[in-house]
Amino acid sequence: MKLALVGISNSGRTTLFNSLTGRDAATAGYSASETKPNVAIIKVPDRRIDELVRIFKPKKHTHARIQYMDYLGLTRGDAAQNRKVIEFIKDSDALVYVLRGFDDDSVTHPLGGVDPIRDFETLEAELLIYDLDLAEKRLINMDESARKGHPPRKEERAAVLKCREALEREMPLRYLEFDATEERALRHLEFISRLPVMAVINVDESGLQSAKSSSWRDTIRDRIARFAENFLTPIVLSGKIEMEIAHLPAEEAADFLQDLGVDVSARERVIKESYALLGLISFLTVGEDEVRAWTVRKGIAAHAAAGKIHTDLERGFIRAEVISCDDFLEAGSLAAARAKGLLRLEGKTYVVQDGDIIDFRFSV
Ligand SMILES: Nc1nc2c(ncn2[C@@H]2O[C@H](COP(=O)(O)OP(=O)(O)OP(=O)(O)O)[C@@H](O)[C@H]2O)c(=O)[nH]1
Ligand SMILES: [Mg+2]
Repeated sequence: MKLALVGISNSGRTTLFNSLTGRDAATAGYSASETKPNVAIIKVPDRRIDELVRIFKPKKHTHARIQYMDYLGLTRGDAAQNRKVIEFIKDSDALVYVLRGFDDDSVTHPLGGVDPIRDFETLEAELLIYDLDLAEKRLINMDESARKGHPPRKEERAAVLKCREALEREMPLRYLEFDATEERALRHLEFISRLPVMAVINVDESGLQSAKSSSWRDTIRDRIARFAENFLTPIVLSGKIEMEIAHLPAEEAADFLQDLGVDVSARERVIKESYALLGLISFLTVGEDEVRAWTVRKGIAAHAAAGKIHTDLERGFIRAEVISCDDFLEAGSLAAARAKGLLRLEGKTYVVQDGDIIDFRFSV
């Protein structure tokens, strides 16, 4: 699963990319015209895994992974560059908007002064313009086919009209609900505003706790709330500080965070929320050989989750022995958990929860 960092030029995307991935990609200060995409796969930080490793001392352990991508900036109205950027980010499963909230006269802002709300609206508008164009072209195309005696499927026409109507109201398609028929009809169209989005406001150290930053965050939250009930609140962070932290040894990083008065780095928050944004959860398997996080879609049934590990487990599924990681850690060992009756036996249709430790029973 991939997330693309999207923003106006000089918003700090590459700086954030470096802090998320621990990489050292050149930022604009060093190379103004970088055109090569930055791509990296990273481990999703998970304290549960760390705890389980301490208890089981397994030969190996495996974290969930996600991928981040960073490319050129979106512009206001430069259709050619935006097309290039959108073609690139289309390949991702979700977007992280990077909004510039830091002042620095030596770093030009392509839209004038610092204004993350305007930048947020600009990014949304550019996606809407792209999608509206896609919808119009598809409708024209369908009309032409109809004239030539190949009428389009009614379902697709209706679904595209529904999209156009929303786009004309400036509503990103990610906030529109589609039924299964509409989903199927739209699948081949790749509307960019359908991708889930979370926003990050990139500020200086002085902006981390400032009233101005909070007000930016609240305004953007209100703008999104016009369309949606469930969404992630924008995160205020400093990409520059996070990048420094990412390059420190773990212990020094912890001290640094403590000095800043936070217990979880913004990096960790962004990665965790990215995972949620993608609609993903982890279930865990434990043992002396391996402690491992498995990535599955939220809402998956035990039966299908078993299939993630091996098709034999899905085919020969008998039942799942399940305990939440929190309950397990409180009990301290599987034997203690069993004695307390905390291990549950669940059937095929059990809906897997984030952090479930699962032992699948199967026969082949
Ligand atoms: N003062 C300050 N400068 C920052 C901050 N974040 C990034 N910068 C600087 O802003 C410039 C642009 O940062 P990048 O991370 O390259 O921004 P970008 O969005 O990737 O830029 P392009 O890829 O050129 O569109 C660099 O010189 C960074 O060092 C910050 O929080 N404070
Ligand atoms: Mg960059």
